[in-house]
Amino acid sequence: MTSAEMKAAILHHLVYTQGKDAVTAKTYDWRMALSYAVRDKIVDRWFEATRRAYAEKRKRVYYLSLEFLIGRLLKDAIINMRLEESVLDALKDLGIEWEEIIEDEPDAALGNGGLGRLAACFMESQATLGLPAMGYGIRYENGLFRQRFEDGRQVEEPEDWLNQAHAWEFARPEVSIDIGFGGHVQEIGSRANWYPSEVLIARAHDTPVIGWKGRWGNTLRLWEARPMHGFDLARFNRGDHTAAAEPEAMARTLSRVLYPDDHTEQGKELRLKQEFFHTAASIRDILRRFESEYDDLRLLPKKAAIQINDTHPAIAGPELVRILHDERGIDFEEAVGIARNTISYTNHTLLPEALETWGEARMGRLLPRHMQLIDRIDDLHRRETGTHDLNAHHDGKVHMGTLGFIMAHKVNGVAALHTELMKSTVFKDLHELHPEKIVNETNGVTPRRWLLSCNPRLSSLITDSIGDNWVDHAEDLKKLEPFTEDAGWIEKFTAAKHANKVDLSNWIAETLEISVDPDSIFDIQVKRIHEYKRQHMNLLETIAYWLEIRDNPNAGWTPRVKIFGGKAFPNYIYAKEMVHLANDMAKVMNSDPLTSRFLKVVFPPNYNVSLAERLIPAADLSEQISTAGKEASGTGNMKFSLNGALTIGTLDGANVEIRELVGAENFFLFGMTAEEVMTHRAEAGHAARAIAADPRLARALETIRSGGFSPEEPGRYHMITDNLTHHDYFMVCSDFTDYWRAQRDVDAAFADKAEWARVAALNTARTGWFSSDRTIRGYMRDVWDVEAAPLVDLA
Ligand code: DL6
Repeated sequence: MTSAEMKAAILHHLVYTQGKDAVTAKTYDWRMALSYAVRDKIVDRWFEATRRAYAEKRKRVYYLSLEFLIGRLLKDAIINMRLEESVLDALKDLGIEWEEIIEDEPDAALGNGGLGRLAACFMESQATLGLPAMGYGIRYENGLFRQRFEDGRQVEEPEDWLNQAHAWEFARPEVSIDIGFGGHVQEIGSRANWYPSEVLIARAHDTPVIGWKGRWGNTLRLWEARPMHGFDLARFNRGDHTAAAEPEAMARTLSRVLYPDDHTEQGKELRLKQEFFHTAASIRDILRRFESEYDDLRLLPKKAAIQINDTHPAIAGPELVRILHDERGIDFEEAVGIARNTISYTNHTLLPEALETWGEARMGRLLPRHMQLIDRIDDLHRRETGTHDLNAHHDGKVHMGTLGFIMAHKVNGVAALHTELMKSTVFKDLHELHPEKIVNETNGVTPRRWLLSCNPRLSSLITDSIGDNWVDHAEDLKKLEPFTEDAGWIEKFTAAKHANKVDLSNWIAETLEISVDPDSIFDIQVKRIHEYKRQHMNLLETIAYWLEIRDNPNAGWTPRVKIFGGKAFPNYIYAKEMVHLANDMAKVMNSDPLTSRFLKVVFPPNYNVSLAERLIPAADLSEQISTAGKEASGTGNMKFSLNGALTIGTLDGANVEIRELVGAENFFLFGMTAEEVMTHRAEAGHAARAIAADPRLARALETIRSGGFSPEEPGRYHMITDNLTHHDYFMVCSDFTDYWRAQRDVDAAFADKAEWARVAALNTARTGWFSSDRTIRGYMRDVWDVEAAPLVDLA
């Protein structure tokens, strides 16, 4: 597309779609007009791909996920369609600032963290590889909350990303599916009729997902909840205006927020309803498409692969069996076989509290037929395996991890260590019965967004050095290795990183009014706030460092900027206290005349995909410091390495594989292994002993305890200090001393600028393996048994 054509397309949409002229148009209007112009180009490729998938009778992959953390879409689309030049020229001609347009787009906050972002990376990689696939999620009106700080405390606000028109989606009112809840079941022999007492409508909204060079396009289909009977005019006319609008309000509740607080009974109910709503609508849609092409349901596993992203859609097994058996008349055991061969399940956590369970009473009330089928599935599994105590339904609950396992032909972990731990801990018994089921598919990230788009300086250097094949063959980054021995090239690499740090420093100054020195170590920990991720260990180390600088301000300290980002779950009080502490520390430390030259603490609010894209390219040090055995994989760790940051980390999740790839000598390792953690945890008094043995740790804890960061309320952080002193399940104290040692190794290493840069560049060169293209190829081979379509370049 030429620049003139692009300009004409933008102006066309400005007038005829947006209804504005160039004189009255605001940034929003220009952004929408540009989005529509780009979208037009995508639609052609998207249709072509869809038509080919049908014409070639290809097997499709269906990715069911409650989260798709897609972030902004415009820049991604422009880059994947190779339209940067024409767009930049056209905008310039129109006198419109590119940055302003890009920044105007709201982040689609349809996810919480790594799990949701992984789903988004997978969608992009599937499209890049030419794999016919469809993502199914919920179109949350408010998504995950927006985080703001008030006196350092996290305050949650509704995310209103849909307040404006959403340029990328197509509403599909014709795809409206009835979803039932509750009611009663009438059994007829082995089969049954289910008569729900409540019915909602799932309405589809489609967003095209375009792959690299626009060679293939897939669909992300998000469900919106609507009432069966909308507005009650009779009630309205009787003057009962609120009640008249009630059905609509109730239905909307279902697709309003991601992860409603499930500490109340109503919250639990809403969550289970969301999960069933999402899964049932998706399964219906999959079967509708399948039945439009084939008339033998026994072919389903050959033509469709359904991936359950964590346990949230694990009701897919019973729901598919229900339709096959009750509605289509297939024998129960055969229906279970078909469902199993179609479904596979990804486990994303070993944390017991994150493995979902649903009380049998609730499940029985909301999904009475499913409850019966779960018992029959258990019964069949017992007969098949000769066991009697490995049920999904036991102790008054339905265990969704077990159900997911039993109803899948493959169950995968998301990093090598995590997969091994699945086999030896949570799924030990099931693994012994089904040793072929568990496979490993280490996570990945799309290099299009997480290098090419977010780090243009480094990407240009890479492309100038080895060509651009790396963009969809990230293993090519290996070719950079010889360059890392070339001092001239390392200077260019350093210049790119430095410029990224300057950009970030300017942004921090403008938005947070904190001045940071770009020559400091940019030390970044961004992720959900959780005790197992141990942001508080990082905070303790920060305090200990600060105290040492104060003791001896002229000792030649290595300047650091400690950057934190992440949201705490609204009802996770401990995590919220960690956020508050970080902000209180920032207030004290950033204004300390003795130390602020050497140490700054920065915590930008509302960490999201766009903020990640800003922070990661500017990082020197990536903090991956979870208690070993707790982080299933991590994907932030991969993004940092790919962008030339060094990692300080434990042997946890994908850190293990990062360290193997970049070389042990290029990784700041510390802390206990997963096995050591388990042994050490069993030793009573481990925390007190660790504190007694490390005066720095004791002093840091005492500084918090005595109100060093909250003089107006000295006891403010007693929850954290008491827990760390007496309990410390996540072994913060026991790992602290080694963490401090590793941090001082970082200081020493950073002093040799050229060597640091060489190792940073090696990180980029050696982590192409973490491309999500590699991960998707792994699923295609080991889990989905599917082939991609041969790709054709854009004309
Ligand atoms: O697999 C994606 C992502 C991993 O990288 C993280 O390590 C893992 O914590 C996350 N899992 C979840 C599920 N619940 N919890 N906790 O978000 O998945």
